[in-house]
Amino acid sequence: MKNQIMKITSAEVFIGGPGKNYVTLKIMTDQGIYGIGDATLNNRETLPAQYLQDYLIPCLIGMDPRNSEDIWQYFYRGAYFRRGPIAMAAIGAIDMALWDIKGKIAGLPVYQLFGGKSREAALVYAHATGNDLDDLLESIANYQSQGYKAVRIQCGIPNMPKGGYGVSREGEDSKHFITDFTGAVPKEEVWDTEKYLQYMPTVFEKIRERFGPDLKVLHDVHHRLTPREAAAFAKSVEKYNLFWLEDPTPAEDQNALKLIRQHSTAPIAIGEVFNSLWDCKQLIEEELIDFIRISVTYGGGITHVKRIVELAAIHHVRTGFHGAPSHSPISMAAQGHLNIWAPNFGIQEYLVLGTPECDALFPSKHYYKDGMFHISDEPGLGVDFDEKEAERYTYKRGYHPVTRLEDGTMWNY
Ligand code: KDG
Ligand code: MG
Repeated sequence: MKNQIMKITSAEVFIGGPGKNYVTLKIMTDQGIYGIGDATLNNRETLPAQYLQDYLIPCLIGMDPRNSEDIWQYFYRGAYFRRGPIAMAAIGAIDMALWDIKGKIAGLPVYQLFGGKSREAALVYAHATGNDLDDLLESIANYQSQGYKAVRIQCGIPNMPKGGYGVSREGEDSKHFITDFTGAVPKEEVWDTEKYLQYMPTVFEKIRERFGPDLKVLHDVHHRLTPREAAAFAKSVEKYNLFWLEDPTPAEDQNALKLIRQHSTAPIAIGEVFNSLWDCKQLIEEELIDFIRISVTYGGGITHVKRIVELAAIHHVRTGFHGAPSHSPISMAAQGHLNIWAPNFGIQEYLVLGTPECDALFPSKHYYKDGMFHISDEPGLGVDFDEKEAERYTYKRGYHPVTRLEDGTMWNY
């Protein structure tokens, strides 16, 4: 394009972080302003980094960073082989960095560029987890004492020896990152649908008995059920008034949600493995879900996810962006800006990243208080990246576990 008065001069990718391989993109301009973005594709981190380095960054140099829409279209439409989590995480990081730059040029926090605040702060949920019920109840009480009004609950299932999803095994502290760095190949977990279906409703019952009706209770099935099982399960837990039931069935079969809807009014959340509007469209337009979980990282950045949020708004679908700690504080900030603005905001998944090491790598004035996430009024995304700190970390390969049924059959993780 002609008449450019601002140019991208360079861009660099960094991989690493405290306990996690964050993939951070930094875009420099000829005006001294820079922007940062997150391309962390959990446990496949080198791939978006390579995609950026080999294919996208060479094209970025010389472009006007203010044209974030055209740059998004250039990388999306311009690629013959579109979509997929690797490409979308790479485009997403560029897009976040360009919004960061745009906000810094304007001297405004990014949410002001969307239309300002719809709320003062965003409701978040924490992950309460227990190897058994007592453990879980203690974990919930602990989050409540920190002010959380919403918790996602995952519980070990009796006689399921290697734990369900989101439950760490005895002596392991893997529940937060879901990444195992110790083996040459993934660890294996065992899953038993029957045991899960029998036990899980009793857990909800005990939670309601102990904590009453007001606690917002979420639960993640993590793609483990068939459509019929999921429909029966959703129906059986209706009386516990869950805030949501997440990923009841494998996310690629969108028709599965129809059966669930026909049998239950339990609110359904889905989409953390989606990477474009095209994955969300049917579920939103047919009003088969209540919350959309796509993240700004895997979903191609702010530009594309904002489009999804706007489509969702006219179909009564609220946001519930994925916020597992695999996302760095950069994408959490990008989602924070969308959350403050979105008329159809629902809730934000939030795991405390705020270790001193993480704060030193990604300094920011955004903060958690009393169950809510507050966005600062710093220009841009309001989070920085300390390159000196980044020198402390290098890439280390890690895996999600894999899941098998008791007879050895592979199952959905
Ligand atoms: O990388 C996968 C994790 O982010 C995912 O398993 C976490 O399901 C998850 C959640 O809801 O946070
Ligand atoms: Mg999930």
